[in-house]
Amino acid sequence: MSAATDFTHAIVRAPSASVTDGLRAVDSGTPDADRFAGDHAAYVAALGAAGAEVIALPALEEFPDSVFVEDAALCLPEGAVVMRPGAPSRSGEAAAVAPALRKVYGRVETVMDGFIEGGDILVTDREILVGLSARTDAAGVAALRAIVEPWGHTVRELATPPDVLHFKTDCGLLDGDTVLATERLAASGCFSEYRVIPVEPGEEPCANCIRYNGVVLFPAGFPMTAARLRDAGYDLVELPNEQAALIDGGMSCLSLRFTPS
Ligand code: CIR
Repeated sequence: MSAATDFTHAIVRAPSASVTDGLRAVDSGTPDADRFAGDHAAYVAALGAAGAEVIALPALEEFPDSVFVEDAALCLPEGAVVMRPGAPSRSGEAAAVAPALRKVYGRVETVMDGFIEGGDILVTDREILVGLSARTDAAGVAALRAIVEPWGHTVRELATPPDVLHFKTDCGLLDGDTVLATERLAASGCFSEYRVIPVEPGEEPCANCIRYNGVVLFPAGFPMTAARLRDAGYDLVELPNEQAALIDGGMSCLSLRFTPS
């Protein structure tokens, strides 16, 4: 059992019609809202099949990126932390997710200083890694540390590679001690204490995968890395991600995964 990969619940938020206005670093096309909804339904079904009781929150038209609910909160065994997103258009998403967290958690705290988004946070069995990025600053990391260190967690501040949106854009936890990581992130040495399975060069967008209980939810279309993971013994569920990828989203961004306390 690993508190970093074994869960009972997940929170998702339905994509809004306004998802077509989602933020993107490079414009490679606008997502199709209907196809996005179909992909999202498959993702939710996969979480359910993996054993999740899925709490589905309604779409928020005023927040085009709110389907990426991971960025608004951090869920830990001891409690939940409401984030402080660094993207101005996303700042209101944090308050919007708080009521759902209060229904399932006895303890919900809120980051009040700096900026921090859930996509920059990787929780493993031994520590919480937080990557500084265009969305997460040192003051936000310090505010998170002040909340979670009294809960017994260690926070390690790291750098996210230049021009990479979030720390977890380039990595995903496969089990309590193993990460899938791009070469550009692993080269920083940040995973020197972990077993690292490298993403096949050229398949970097698949690094953002998630382990939920017995399976790894993995974006379809990255066969070399998928084969590498299967060879290593992981049970992959491949899911369509083309629409979310157009606005820089992946497997982790679409849910909060947790066991309520
Ligand atoms: C954004 O730029 O904020 C969204 N379009 C994508 C957020 C992806 N979230 C994540 O990686 N945790």
